[in-house]
Amino acid sequence: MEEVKVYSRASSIPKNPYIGFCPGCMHSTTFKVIAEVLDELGIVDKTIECNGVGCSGLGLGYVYLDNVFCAHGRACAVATGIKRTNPDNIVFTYQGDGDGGSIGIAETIYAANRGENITMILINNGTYGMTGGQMAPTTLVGQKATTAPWGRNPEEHGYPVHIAELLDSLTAPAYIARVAMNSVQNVRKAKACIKKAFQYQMEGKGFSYVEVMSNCPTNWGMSPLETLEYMEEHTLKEFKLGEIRAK
Ligand SMILES: Cc1ncc(C[n+]2csc(CCOP(=O)(O)OP(=O)(O)O)c2C)c(N)n1
Ligand code: SF4
Repeated sequence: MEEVKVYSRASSIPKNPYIGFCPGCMHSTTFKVIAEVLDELGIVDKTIECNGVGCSGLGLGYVYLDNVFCAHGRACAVATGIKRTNPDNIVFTYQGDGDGGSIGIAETIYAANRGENITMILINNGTYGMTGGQMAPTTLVGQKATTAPWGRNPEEHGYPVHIAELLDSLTAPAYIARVAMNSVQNVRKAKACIKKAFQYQMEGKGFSYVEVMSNCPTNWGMSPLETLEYMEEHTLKEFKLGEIRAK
């Protein structure tokens, strides 16, 4: 009988990653999906990852790729330089919402506005995970954070920032999608969009962006399963999923 390969670990994920995310954190699922996509597209050896600072940066020890650990918020600027000088490489950023949507929002918007031929993966977990759960640009109204112990109050803190829609106001970006890691079905859809984003870059179409709705059991103060329910009941009502632009 013909042997069929059903499942194996992606080639860029080591057997014993030297860094671990908290149990139930969907950063790890997102990295797993990215690693699978790079294998399927056959581009592992020419891909360069520009990591943001934060738990997103922990990916350095979780997926073994050529990479640069960028100063907080500056990954899109670093990726711009790398891609322009190495156009044959595939360059992507992996950033948190604090990194790419707050301190680095200028770098994000202007890389997108220039239509740089890079891929940006932004993890929207509604919090500054690594530094202890401060309010992020994406924290929901009423959602608690260490810097908003009574919950986000629009009068004081403004409203959640929809980064994908902000980028959709620009002319240049080629691909913009928002996906989620809260169910098997959504993880499959997320993988398809992440693959498409890399394909856009391979075809030279310009800036591709995937916002990944994720969780943070540690700072949300919930079990991993409770975070997935919270996402379904609250987060995904504010941040709508789907392909927003596919030129
Ligand atoms: C210029 C600068 N400011 C602040 C920090 C501190 N800092 C490190 S990680 C982090 C939060 C990261 O949050 P986010 O980007 O949402 O990623 P997550 O940890 O949730 O994945 C901050 C503020 C820093 N390293 N550099
Ligand atoms: S602190 Fe939050 S975002 Fe960071 S690894 Fe733990 S669960 Fe994930």
